Amino acid sequence: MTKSEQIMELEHHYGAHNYHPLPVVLAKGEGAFVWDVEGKRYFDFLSAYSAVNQGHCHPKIVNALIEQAKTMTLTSRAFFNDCLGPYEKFVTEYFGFDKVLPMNTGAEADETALKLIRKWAYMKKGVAENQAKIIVCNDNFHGRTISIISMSTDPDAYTGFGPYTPGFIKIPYNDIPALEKALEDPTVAGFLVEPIQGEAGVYVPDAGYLKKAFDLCKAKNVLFVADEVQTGIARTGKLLACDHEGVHPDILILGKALSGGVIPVSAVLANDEIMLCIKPGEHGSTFGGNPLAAKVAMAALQVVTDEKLAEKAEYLGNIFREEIRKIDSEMIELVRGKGLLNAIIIKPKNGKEAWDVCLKMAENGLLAKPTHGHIIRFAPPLIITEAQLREAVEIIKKSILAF
Ligand code: IF1
Repeated sequence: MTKSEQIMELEHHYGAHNYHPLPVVLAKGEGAFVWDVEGKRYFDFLSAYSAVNQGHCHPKIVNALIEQAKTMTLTSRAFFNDCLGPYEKFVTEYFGFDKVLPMNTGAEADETALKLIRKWAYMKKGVAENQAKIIVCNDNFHGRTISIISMSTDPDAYTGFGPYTPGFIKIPYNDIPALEKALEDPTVAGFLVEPIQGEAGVYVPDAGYLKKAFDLCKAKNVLFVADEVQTGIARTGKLLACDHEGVHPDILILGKALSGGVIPVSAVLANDEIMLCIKPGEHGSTFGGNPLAAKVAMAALQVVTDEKLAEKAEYLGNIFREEIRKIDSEMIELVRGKGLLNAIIIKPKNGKEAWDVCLKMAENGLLAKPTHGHIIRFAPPLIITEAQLREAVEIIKKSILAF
């Protein structure tokens, strides 16, 4: 057995079987590259589902982690720590909100937003107790907790995990009339939406959808809540995907790249009118707002600014889609995306599917992962250079043309 095979066998034997990874065992990462235990180098075109936007092991982010780790790692929120306040000032000014509520994972931040919406419904909107509803979209992905899977329309995500949390109205994505109709219910308090649906297959809504949805919500005194866990932090060519339409959400949910993929850091941002609905003792987390997270997140956001990652994503994304569209293969049905969040819809050929294309790309030195069987997501770290991107495109081309 190779070293890789031995390690995969360990995971299979001792780990829960809740994933089906590509058969690659990674041991090292730097910038846009990762290396497996046998020393083979790959372009990383998943970026840990867009957590590693700043590139693997960015020295400025890792140094922030190391320096703070030597000083103090965790106090809990029972006491103040000297990193949280400065981080809260930094992150709220960075994104333009009054306040932030720090959590760890994306799912926790989404849960926090759900609680905030409900609390606001009762305290400010005047919805009768336990009646608040939240509109969500079909094919959404917001995480794995019980309440979040209660919003899901993906049978893999929810089947066998009931009973489910009530209070959600599911409507088609990118469907303004459906939203208008759902908003007629006066108990609706919030509309939770991904500006681009990631897990659904990088589904980009029509231009103007987010702005219209936002305006409709405002007209009905309903909170517009953006889950930018995957789309945020420069991935789509703007700091936030909502920025493409000039929409400033009432509640903004961030995770993943907020730490550059170094440690779990998530956040919910809102203005006082909403955020102050939650009082001491009503929400929190042991690790949320810890000193390491605060220092790491500040460094991670500073890198996004200093290295102009949003502008880079916009520029390189255009090149990526243009070059992929030039590939002459029946297997490429469609290329879509924004910035460096892109997908190729694969039409199977001679029984070969997206999974086989991914295996071939891995063999040729590029890692990406299929979603829903026939879609491959391409999301390299945003620090990738133009020359590297063009080299990667050649690998994708060669791999697809191999079939
Ligand atoms: C997995 C996808 C990406 C997210 C949005 C919240 C969360 C996520 C918009 C929860 C998480 C993940 C988790 C990962 C797969 C993944 C994913 F394929 F499902 F769609 F990114 F592309 N909101 N997305 O995309 O964040 O609690 O995981 O920190 O393995 O489940 P988390």
